[in-house]
Amino acid sequence: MASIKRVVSVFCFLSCFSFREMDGSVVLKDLQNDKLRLWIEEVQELCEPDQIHICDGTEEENALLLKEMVETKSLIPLHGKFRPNSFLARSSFEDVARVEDRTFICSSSIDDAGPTNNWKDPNEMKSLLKSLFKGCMRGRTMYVIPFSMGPIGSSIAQIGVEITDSPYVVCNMRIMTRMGREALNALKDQDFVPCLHSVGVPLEAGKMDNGWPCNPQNKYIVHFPQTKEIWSYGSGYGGNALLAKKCFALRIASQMGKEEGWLAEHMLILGIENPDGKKKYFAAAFPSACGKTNLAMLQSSLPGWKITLVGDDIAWMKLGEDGKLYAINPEAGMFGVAPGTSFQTNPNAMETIKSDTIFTNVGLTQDGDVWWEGMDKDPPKNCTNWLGDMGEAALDQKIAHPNARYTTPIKGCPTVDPAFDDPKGVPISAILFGGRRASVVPLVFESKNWRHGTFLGTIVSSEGTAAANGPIGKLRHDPFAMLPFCGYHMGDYFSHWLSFEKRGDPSLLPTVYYVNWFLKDGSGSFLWPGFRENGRVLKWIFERLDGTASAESTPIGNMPTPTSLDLNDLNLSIETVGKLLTVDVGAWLNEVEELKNYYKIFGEKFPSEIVEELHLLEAALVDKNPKPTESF
Ligand code: OXD
Ligand code: MN
Repeated sequence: MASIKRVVSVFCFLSCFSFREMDGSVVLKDLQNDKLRLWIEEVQELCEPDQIHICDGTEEENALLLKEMVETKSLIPLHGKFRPNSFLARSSFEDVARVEDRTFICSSSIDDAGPTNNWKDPNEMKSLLKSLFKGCMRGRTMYVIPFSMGPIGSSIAQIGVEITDSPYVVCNMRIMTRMGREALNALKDQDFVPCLHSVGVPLEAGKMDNGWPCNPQNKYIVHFPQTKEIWSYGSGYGGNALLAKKCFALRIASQMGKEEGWLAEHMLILGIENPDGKKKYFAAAFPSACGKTNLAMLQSSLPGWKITLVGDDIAWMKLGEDGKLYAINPEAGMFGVAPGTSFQTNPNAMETIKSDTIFTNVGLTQDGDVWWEGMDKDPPKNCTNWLGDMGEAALDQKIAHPNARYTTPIKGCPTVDPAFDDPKGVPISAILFGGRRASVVPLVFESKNWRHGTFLGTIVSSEGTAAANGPIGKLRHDPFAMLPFCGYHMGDYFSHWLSFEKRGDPSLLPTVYYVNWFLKDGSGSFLWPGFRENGRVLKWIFERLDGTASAESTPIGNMPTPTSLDLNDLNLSIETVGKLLTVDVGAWLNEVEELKNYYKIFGEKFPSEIVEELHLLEAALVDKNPKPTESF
């Protein structure tokens, strides 16, 4: 088969919109969707690519793109003996993470974007973007990627189309979404979310990229929630460029969910089965890099308990006809943080990434395998770092960038849930919130009702990590773990959550829990013995839902009685268990003050129900420790 360029370059595109079949290859004969045809034409005119390729998602197409990227040195093939069908990409040091300060929500009014988003007037932003995108794909191929978020045909799924000038994005999108002809067939004449992406580096005739193309001075990740469009310029990395993920599945979808009565959440979805074969599904929201992926792929230490993976990052949830909340994972792959991933911390992830994986910004060993900090003890000799340096030149750099990633198909995970592809989704019994907190927040507690559960979502906060720009270690409020991902005013978002209480029978909604595995003792050591033991907390939640585990009521919620939590064989001292399951009233009163202060940013849109919940919490705490506090 000829190269992609030859196969795709000669579309009689502008003149007639019918695509020629070439070389007997699978090409899309006809685009029946008027909006798609017109949009492709518009983008072609604006961006002036050398050629256009409509992706069909086949193995053949993927293999050709990978081969071309290897030839142009933008991918390094890994040794087939260690990582078959796997590749390493190295980005620029100026393009290694999501860029929140360059991410914009351009709703018609600033009040719709709210205080947690960067707002710009949509018309002004459009004209700025149009000037940036003018001619930006010169010398490049423009790829058109039709994709489905969620199992094709699911009533919870949505279709999007990404146009990009990055073949790296195409190959990653093929892992992350259900992409290609099937998605295009499902689109028919329906609406879709147009996602336009360019690395922002036109190529002069005959020139090639020298390294990872990006335009660090001009990064714009822009969302138009009213018209449901995404424009992204200047970055080729992760959520800035794989527009199906954070941009569509969270920022735009959260707006869709508000308009249509469903939820688009930054949540993992897992199945949990007890030794009698009884199964439930939980969703869980933690801020970036707090161990969501590890929890989603947990191998429980408890005999007979099985955890299965539906999703590691995003959940779309809709009320079913039976009144329960059903969730799908809109994604088909995982874009996981590599450093810290090991056979100890996440054996199922290590199994999943044994093949068919694209690694970005990890180290390269001499025998053609990958390495990162936390994979095992010492780096192998002469390991090349993520920038391609070795020896002296690499002394002050980590081997892998702290936000280095693997892109891998979920179906490759040994514990993938049998319902992963079920268009109905899975019924969610519990929703967990949590963050990385060294103090204050105990191991686990249960909400009293949906409204209290919504309040718990608003109080999520965590210490900073490498997944996003910003100081590492500093406490950051991150309500529902959605702070960087909510496409509209967060006050309205809280009200949207509260509204579910009235949409049906609230007793059928999931119960909300709050967890914290990261408590530390005075000397800085973790109190909870390790990630693998988190299955014990999941077991307690499972049994609470079944009415077989006991709890005691505390000012913050219901907490396990020490005997209801399975701590067998852990050898935890009574003192440690006490610390894990204590409500530190003084610390919580300080937390209440902190929240009163934080909540002020939401202004008038902050729901009165949440203020009431805060007052109830404060009153219950004061009851235990009568010290006056400032009113909100
Ligand atoms: C992610 C994130 O990449 O949340 O999933 O930052
Ligand atoms: Mn995430």
